[in-house]
Amino acid sequence: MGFVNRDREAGDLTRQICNAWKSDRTIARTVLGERIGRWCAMLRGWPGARINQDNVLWKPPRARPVGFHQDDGYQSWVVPPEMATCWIALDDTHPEGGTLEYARGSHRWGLSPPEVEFHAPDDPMQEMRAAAARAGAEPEIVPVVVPAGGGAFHHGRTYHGSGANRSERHRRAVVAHCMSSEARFHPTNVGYVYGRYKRVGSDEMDESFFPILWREDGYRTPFLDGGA
Ligand SMILES: O=C(O)CCC(=O)C(=O)O
Repeated sequence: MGFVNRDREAGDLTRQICNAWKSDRTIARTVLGERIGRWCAMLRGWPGARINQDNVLWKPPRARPVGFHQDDGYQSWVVPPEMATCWIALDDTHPEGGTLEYARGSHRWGLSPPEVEFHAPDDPMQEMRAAAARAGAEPEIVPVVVPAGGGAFHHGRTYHGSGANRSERHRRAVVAHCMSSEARFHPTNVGYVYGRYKRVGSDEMDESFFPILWREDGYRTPFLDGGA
């Protein structure tokens, strides 16, 4: 018996897998890299970094935009509710090919709750423009144009998204979203997805699910390098 999930099968949407590291060693080797953790921690001033989630994204030709958003806006289940992200292109990227785009300096505009659809909103920049107006800023959009294997790091408050893929090329990317090595579950704000990993009566994050990639004291979750 089979069925078609029209939202998932629609040819004009970006396909997304979350936490592919759990089922693919190549993805795991990439997103759980020590250097990604170190640089994310340095970017946010954390004593270390652990994985929050990864994404594998595939935007085929003619796929619609991804709405501009702040990653920190989705972190109310984490204390501190902060992210830093490493986005890695798997194909050469081009401004017309739906590559990642940043609103320059937008990490200084404050944090706003997410409102617009992530996948294929009618106006992918609506939320970002409203935040810019509140901050008295003029949005400047910077496309991430890199060869395959290149990428960029962004602060969890940086507004980012990607336009429609107006080219005939596929645009694929793998993304490591990190949080502080000190992160704990919010005691009462238990998220729908990640609440499944929270033990009753504890706010501790288990390294089996949120391994530590790098810490300034030299610690790294042992199983990442083959330890127990
Ligand atoms: O690759 C994209 O189109 C969006 C990626 C994104 O939202 C992210 O890396 O946080």
